[in-house]
Amino acid sequence: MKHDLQPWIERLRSGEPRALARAISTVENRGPESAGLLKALFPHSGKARILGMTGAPGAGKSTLVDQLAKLYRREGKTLGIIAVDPTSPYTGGAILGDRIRMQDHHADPGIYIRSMATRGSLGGLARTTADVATVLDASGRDLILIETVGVGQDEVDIVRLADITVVLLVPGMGDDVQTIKAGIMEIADIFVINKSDREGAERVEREVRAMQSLAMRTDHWSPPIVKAVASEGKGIEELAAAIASYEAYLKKENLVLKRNIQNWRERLVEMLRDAMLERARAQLGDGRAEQYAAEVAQHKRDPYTLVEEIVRKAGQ
Ligand SMILES: Nc1nc2c(ncn2[C@@H]2O[C@H](COP(=O)(O)OP(=O)(O)OP(=O)(O)O)[C@@H](O)[C@H]2O)c(=O)[nH]1
Ligand SMILES: [Mg+2]
Repeated sequence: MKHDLQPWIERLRSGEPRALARAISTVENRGPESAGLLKALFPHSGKARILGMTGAPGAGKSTLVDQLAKLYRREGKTLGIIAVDPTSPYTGGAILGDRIRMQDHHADPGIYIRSMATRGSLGGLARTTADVATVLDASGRDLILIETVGVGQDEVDIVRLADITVVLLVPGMGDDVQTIKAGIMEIADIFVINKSDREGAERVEREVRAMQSLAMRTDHWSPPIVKAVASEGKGIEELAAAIASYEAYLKKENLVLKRNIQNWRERLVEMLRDAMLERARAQLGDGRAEQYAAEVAQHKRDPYTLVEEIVRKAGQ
């Protein structure tokens, strides 16, 4: 098995876009080769910096990612971009917009862009995104940018896998700071107030500062606030500088590994849960689930012993 995968992995690692695309699809769909592929790729991963970008719908995340990507390309860095669309995959304007805007880069093999819409898929969105990031990482990308709409737990889980998390806020949307989920606010390493060409950017900044004065981070980093007008390319260099200074801080304080250990503690439990559940489910095939349910419903069996039995068999 490993044997067969080798030429594919070599092509992928030499940066061939088609080999990369196929690997990502395999992992996304949890195809039969998925586990073998990830096992073989994992040792080659761990070098890329992962940057999560989140914020309310329409905050300008794609525009900002696009601008950042341009800047990093000028520095000669290679990128992988994952746009996670949590709701409607190919019907909404967002992804279409991404496609059009990002066409600029299409001729550039130094940028690989993937839109993902895998909600409800096996293994969950966060896990799939993490695995896709591993593939991109192993393919030798310097930087992986993940865009998510900051609305739910999945997004919190996704951005948690990033080394650096950027939260976008925009003025003029009422109580911006309050409308973004508290969980997202807490994980911001850097705030960007985008659309600063609009009225109210100062107010948002004051709100963020007020909130920051209440919460002390365990790593003692104080998240900077960058004002930007992504559509005009303003504030991008400042953002890149803020990212670089947080990166330097992570390195100095040895935080990358710490954060990764924390992430893996959760990811391992999740992977175990998936694997165990899959094995347990195998015990319930061939109509056995219905049969057990009927037996329990008719009080012919107690569910507690039954579950113990299933777990024991699944573990064999
Ligand atoms: N005025 C203004 N408009 C902006 C700015 N940045 C982005 N926009 C516009 O805002 C709209 C949404 O931008 P996107 O980059 O698609 O926002 P997004 O956060 O990726 O949106 P979703 O992926 O749908 O959540 C587009 O029309 C952009 O041109 C900005 O700084 N100022
Ligand atoms: Mg977008």
